[in-house]
Amino acid sequence: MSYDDNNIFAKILRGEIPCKKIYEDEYVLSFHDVNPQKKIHVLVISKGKYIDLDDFSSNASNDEIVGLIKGINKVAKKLGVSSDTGQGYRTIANISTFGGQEVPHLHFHLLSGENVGKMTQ
Ligand code: DGP
Repeated sequence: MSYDDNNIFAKILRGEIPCKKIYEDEYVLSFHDVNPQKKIHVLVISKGKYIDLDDFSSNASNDEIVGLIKGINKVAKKLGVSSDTGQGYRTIANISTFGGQEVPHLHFHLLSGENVGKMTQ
């Protein structure tokens, strides 16, 4: 499977579709999920064109990988839920069919603002 330039997050990255932006740097863009599952539900997506975490791990540069992981931490801090606040959060990366991935552009969900409950339903 090759990267689909017409996926919804590619359009958000190009500014063709609006988003409620939280944070942006060279490596990541973060914005509120359109269909929040918890009080805080945001997405952290790679700036690079990667389909999922496997594609990213195999093909991204070390700088991109570090940038994404640090980006999640920056978003958590900006939202005031990083572990040093005593709150915390859950990140989820859905991957391909069994993972239930809907949008084929690498993204992490960040859920918080309340106890997010059991890991799987
Ligand atoms: P996933 O199943 O992991 O691929 O989750 C995709 C998420 O993307 C889902 O929670 C809803 C969200 N989403 C889909 N379309 C849009 C959009 O146009 N804007 C925003 N902000 N979120 C979207």
